[in-house]
Amino acid sequence: MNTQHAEPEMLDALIIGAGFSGLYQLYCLREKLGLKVKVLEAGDSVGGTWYWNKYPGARCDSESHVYCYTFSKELTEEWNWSERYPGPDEIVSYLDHVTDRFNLRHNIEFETRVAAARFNEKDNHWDIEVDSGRLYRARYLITAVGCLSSANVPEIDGLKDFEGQWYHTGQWPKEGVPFEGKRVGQIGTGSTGIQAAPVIAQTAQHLTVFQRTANYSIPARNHKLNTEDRSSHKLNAAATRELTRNNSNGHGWLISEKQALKTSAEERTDIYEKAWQTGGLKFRASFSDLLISEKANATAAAFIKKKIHQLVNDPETASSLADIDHPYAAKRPPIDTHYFETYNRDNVELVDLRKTPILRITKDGVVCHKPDSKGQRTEKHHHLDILVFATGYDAITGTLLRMDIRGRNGLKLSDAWSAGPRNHLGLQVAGFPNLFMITGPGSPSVLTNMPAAIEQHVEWISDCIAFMIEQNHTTIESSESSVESWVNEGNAEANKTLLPSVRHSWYLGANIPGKPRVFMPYTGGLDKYRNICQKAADENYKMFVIS
Ligand code: N01
Repeated sequence: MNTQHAEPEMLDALIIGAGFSGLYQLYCLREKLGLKVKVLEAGDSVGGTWYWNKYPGARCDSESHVYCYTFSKELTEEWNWSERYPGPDEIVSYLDHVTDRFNLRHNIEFETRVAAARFNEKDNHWDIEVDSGRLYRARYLITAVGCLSSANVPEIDGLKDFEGQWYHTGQWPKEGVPFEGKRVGQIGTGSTGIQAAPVIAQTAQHLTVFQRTANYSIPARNHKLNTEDRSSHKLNAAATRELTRNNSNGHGWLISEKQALKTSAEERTDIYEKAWQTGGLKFRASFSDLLISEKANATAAAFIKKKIHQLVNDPETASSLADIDHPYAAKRPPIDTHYFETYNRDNVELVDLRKTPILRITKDGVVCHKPDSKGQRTEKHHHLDILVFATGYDAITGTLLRMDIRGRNGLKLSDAWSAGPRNHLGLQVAGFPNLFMITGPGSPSVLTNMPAAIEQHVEWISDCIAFMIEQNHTTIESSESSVESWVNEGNAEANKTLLPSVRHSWYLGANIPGKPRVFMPYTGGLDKYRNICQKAADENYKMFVIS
């Protein structure tokens, strides 16, 4: 850390990231607690995830009337969403509006990336350095960096030789990418790839989708909202708020209490069909046992696989798309707009990497291994002008660990987490006083509608800091024993579900070579988690070490 630089800027709290979490945290600490706060943001505008993810077809899978803040009735009343699911431009406009409406912009420094943060044990503050070398000093450090902000570009032999253009969906150029007349290759068929392929196919001369793991997807059934839809959402806003704050998933619906295995096959199909027609993530709420019983899950899986075969004309392509190796929704379940139908277009080809793995990238395409009819090894060259990596993220911990964060005794966060992330309540790491993480590992985060989880975290952190100030305390941190019990609780909750069973899941860090395989999100549900956190606050944070 560059201590030669000019005097640090003195703050009460420093927040990293100007997405949903950073903006609300700034608002709470400044407006409710009157603190001197600054947000540092790497991008040149607010928006977080949605600032970077402007790839073709990008759209949130939470419905717009719940993918928003609920803390201000006036804000809810005045903002008008245009579609059932908001796209990145509309979400960034919304966050821009929030920034201006609550006069937050002057507390944000854009194009400023945090490089390092050190806890100073003598004076109990954090010293923070950004990439320009500028220094800040703050009592509290809060990470609001999002869960999916470190792009994962896999190391495929030959990428550096590729003479076309290549892009990662999570770092999409603001000006867009023209596909007209181009042969495009897309690697990855997660939520992002499933959204991108149908849109790329509309203008590209040819699209080759390289699929390693086949995936379920449910139609999103996006549509424009009319005045009546919007009035109804506004009329019901208070009830929706109660619902999103007090259920397991933070969405505007409850998980059915019906069990798939206690429902007749005929009624079950009827329920799945209705959910398929309605569209969206609510499909996974059709029955209560889908994520805890393999047998129950298999009924949903079979329904979706049958739909894939009905939607895709070519039987071989349909078989590859429906050859799914994991339970439905045990990996993050995508929703789509005409994804499977896209393979009926003449200009779209699916390459099943389990049958024909990628060997290397060349200057003008991708070479796959293609066994011939005698099982001999041959090669197939897919000629490409543009390569799109829809290959996901070093999720949840990636961005936290890319910053050089050091706590007591110079302990590096990367060392504290060398065997996987460990913290208490997903909020605080032992040995890192006054550092709070919003939607970090160990919290419900990506298993919920994110703004609901974010509001809960921000409000808890704000109350905790208010308590610290009122009681004249200086530091708060997790104890090793509370971390240990939270890690055990997280594992116990995860093991009640089918989620940890999936080989490739980014929930487990399994998509990043060398990343410790630990199930990261808290699966006990946002409602249960909220109560646990509230109890900790009601007990005056006695599980924490306070000085
Ligand atoms: O990333 P992913 P994503 N060779 O990691 C493949 C959120 N999100 O960006 O499954 C070949 O899910 C990989 O294959 P496999 C949402 O939470 C939300 O799609 O590892 N293929 C997989 O197919 C989501 O879950 C929204 O075998 C390779 C794909 O790349 C999260 O973001 C929209 C490969 C990566 O899928 C991440 O989704 C979009 C390689 N070397 C995203 N490496 C909405 O709100 C990776 N893959 C709607």
